[in-house]
Amino acid sequence: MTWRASVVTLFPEMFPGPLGLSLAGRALERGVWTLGAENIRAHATDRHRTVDDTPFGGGAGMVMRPDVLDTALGALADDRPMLYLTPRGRPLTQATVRRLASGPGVVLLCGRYEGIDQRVIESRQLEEVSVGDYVLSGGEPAALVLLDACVRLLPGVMGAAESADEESFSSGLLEYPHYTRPAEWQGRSVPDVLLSGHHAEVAAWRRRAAEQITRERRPDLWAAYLAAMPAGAVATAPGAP
Ligand code: 9WO
Repeated sequence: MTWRASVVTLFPEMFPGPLGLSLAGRALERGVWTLGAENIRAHATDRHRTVDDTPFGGGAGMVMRPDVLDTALGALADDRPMLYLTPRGRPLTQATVRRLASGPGVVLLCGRYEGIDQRVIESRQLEEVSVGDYVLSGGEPAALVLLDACVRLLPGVMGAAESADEESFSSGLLEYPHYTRPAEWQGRSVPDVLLSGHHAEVAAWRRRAAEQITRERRPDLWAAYLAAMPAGAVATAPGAP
């Protein structure tokens, strides 16, 4: 019923952060979802509360200890998938977001330093997920991204109008251009068809515009779209500019 998120981190103060505001924040207050931030350091066992150590084989930096991480994760283990946010992970897609949002929730492990001991990934069968091809100073901002994407899909978080929009992204296209008043601004006018009130023509224009922008900017998404669509359903001609 209630979607449960737990974040395992050395910086629990980073949560809920931006997710305490706006749509996600209101849903949190209403109990649509819960968020717990588990401090990894609370599971350290030595006098100095050590969570990291030097890498075997040498090299710069520190690696997070498997024993401390395993204890932290064990305190949260239930029916939820456990994910590790890392640039090495499988790229996060809307399909993955839909799968996670439709389950009981997530346990998210955020690394720091040079990363975590490989053995805890294997023993806890962590699903490794990336939110983009860049290196952060830790997994926490990536966890916020993943949670934002999931929470907006939970039943009752968004209005009916916005929920229908999600259907349009599931078509695999980028968004069409948006316009609002004034109809002319700095010498730039709004495409006539959008002022026409012809709903079918507006829908056709938007579909065509979404296809063009996808084709130009994201050849990877465009190829997947063409492969998934019956040829007749594509508004853009195969060789169109
Ligand atoms: C550090 C580093 C230093 C030299 C060469 C390569 C390197 N990679 C890393 C690295 O991946 N550090 C990580 C920092 C360790 C785990 C947490 N950190 C992290 C997660 N950075 N970026 C992410 C992340 C997570 C999800 N999607 C995109 C980025």
